[in-house]
Amino acid sequence: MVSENLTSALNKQIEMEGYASFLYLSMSCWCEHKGLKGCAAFLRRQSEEENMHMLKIIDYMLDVDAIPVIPQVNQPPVRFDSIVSLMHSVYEHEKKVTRSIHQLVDLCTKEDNSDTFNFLQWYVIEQREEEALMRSILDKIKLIGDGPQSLYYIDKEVETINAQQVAKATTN
Ligand code: OFO
Repeated sequence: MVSENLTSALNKQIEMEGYASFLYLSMSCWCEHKGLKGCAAFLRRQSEEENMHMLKIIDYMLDVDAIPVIPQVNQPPVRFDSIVSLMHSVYEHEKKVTRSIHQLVDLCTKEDNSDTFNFLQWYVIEQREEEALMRSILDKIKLIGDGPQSLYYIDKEVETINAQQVAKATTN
């Protein structure tokens, strides 16, 4: 059982995860268009993950007899200044999602809703890992440099990181 307040907060989170999925898909298309295949594959997988995050909340809400609202998703940007600023935006977006998850957790504590609190712990861990992943990509970019001749190496690095993430997901 979830309160009206918590239902609306969970619906906001559905919207946020849905937007993240569309944003990363749009970023993936931009990368593909620029010939950055490694970055495109990484962002496509991230987009699919966000979609899964959204579905997970929908399923939880259905389990507790709340009505999920399937949101109208705002159109994400189509063009990006550079791969470096794009990756920075992903990191910033993940930090925003983390703040939102923590607000949801706080609301559960306030409302003494241990079931939803426990459900959200998966997201708390996921967000910590996502932020760490994005920081590691930004650190790699810092080491490689962000001049035009670095693009090939950045793409290769992100391709390797993506392959590691795929391997990790299949062993889990
Ligand atoms: Fe679901 O927000 Fe990223 O991971």
